[in-house]
Amino acid sequence: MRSKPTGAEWSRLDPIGRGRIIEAELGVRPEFLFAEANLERTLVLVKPDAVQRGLMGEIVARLERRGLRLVAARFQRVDRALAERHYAVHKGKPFYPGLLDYITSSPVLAMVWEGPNAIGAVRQTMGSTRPAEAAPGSVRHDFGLEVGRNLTHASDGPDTALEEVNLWFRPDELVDWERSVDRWVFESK
Ligand code: RTP
Ligand code: MG
Repeated sequence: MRSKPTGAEWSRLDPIGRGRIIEAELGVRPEFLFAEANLERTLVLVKPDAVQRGLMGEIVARLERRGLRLVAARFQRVDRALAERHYAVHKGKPFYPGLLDYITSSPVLAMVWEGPNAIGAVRQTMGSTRPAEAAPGSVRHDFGLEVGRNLTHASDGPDTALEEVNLWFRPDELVDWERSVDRWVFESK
């Protein structure tokens, strides 16, 4: 029986791969470990406007309060090459040049957060892409007005989450840890 993968290995595995390891390790099918099988990691960026406006702490606090667990964080400049890779899917769209200028204009706080269904949960905390359409109580509603100054980025699905975590962080930067409160937030603990 193989040992549980480290944080870096774990993040590289798709959910089915994780499920197989759970099955091999514990002898139970992953669907019987619902929350554990749905443990996801997602990339979050506090974008330049939010950094300039002093909202890093507010955004981190909201994710912490939600119960999500921090896996990695780095405050950094974004060069053109990284911006182009991160936003490759938007190349050719009218807003693409402005988007590259925006994301490279000032440092960002790049983070990985983890938890059951974290990808959808984080996008819900951030709110709709257009702040004017974002739900009251979401970050983009509470602090934003315009789509080109919408404060945060969050991965939009399992494939992009995996790609983006690997684009922004080296495997040894991903911290695999447990909190004593986990069993009060994650049902499977
Ligand atoms: P993000 O990738 O930043 O988390 O945002 P998202 O999924 O909610 O939105 P997406 O469609 O991926 O767009 C990426 C970012 O491009 C800017 N944008 N501008 N002017 C426009 O019509 C427009 N559309 C998108 C936003 O900064 C958006 O977050
Ligand atoms: Mg997106």
